[in-house]
Amino acid sequence: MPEYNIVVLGSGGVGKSCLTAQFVQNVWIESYDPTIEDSYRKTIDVDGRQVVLEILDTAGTEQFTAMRELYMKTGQGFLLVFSITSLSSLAELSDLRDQIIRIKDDPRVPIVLVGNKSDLEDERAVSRTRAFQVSQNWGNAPYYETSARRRANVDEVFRDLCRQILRKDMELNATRYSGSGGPGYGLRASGGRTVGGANGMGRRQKDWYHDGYGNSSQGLRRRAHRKRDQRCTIL
Ligand SMILES: Nc1nc2c(ncn2[C@@H]2O[C@H](COP(=O)(O)OP(=O)(O)OP(=O)(O)O)[C@@H](O)[C@H]2O)c(=O)[nH]1
Ligand SMILES: [Mg+2]
Repeated sequence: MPEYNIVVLGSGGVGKSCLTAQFVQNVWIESYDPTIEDSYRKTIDVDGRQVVLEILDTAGTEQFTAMRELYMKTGQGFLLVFSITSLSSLAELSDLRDQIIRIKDDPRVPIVLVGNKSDLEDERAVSRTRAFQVSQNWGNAPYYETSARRRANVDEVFRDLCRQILRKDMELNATRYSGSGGPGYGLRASGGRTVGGANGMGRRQKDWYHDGYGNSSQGLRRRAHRKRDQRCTIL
């Protein structure tokens, strides 16, 4: 079964974790607990093909973005999420997209632009037209509006991204088998431990990257959790 690495990116509080939780576990989370980094695994059916998705839910908060370059390298598809209630959260995505393209060295890297919190129409600060224009400027990336709260369009964004990755994978294989070469990904997911969940679903502690200096995604999580625990100690 093919296994693909998906990274969920965007500013703090736009709803990345809620979207991921709805997709993977069908749950709605009302409270806000800023993410350090979490990874999940889910098997889905895309047009009759079984695909395993390794999903990395990243930190919007700057303080935890040290490993960004490394997970961008490992990622094969990217959900770029903003909140329709915040114009700056859309503006901040352009830098992230530039960084992805630079690191992947590929202007056609699979991306979906996601305007979340569509249930908060009264608080809308980003028009559909504006967001759509941005997606057009990004080489016609698909644009969806989602609501993690109502579970609207949640499966669709992951499925669309997965289709893009599959298409790319097939193109790559076709090039490879036609004898003209082409780079292999060589970035298969490795190892990992599922925490809870069943049937290929659930939260997972996978090592997404090592930077060659002894830093790894699991190490980062451990250190950050320690830091957070320390911060929460009341003396
Ligand atoms: N109304 C509404 N609220 C949402 C939606 N998605 C998320 N929220 C709320 O927004 C807050 C932040 O959601 P998170 O999913 O934790 O945001 P995040 O992008 O993961 O934030 P970081 O981990 O800090 O980067 C929470 O209180 C959620 O309940 C949505 O679709 N509609
Ligand atoms: Mg989060």
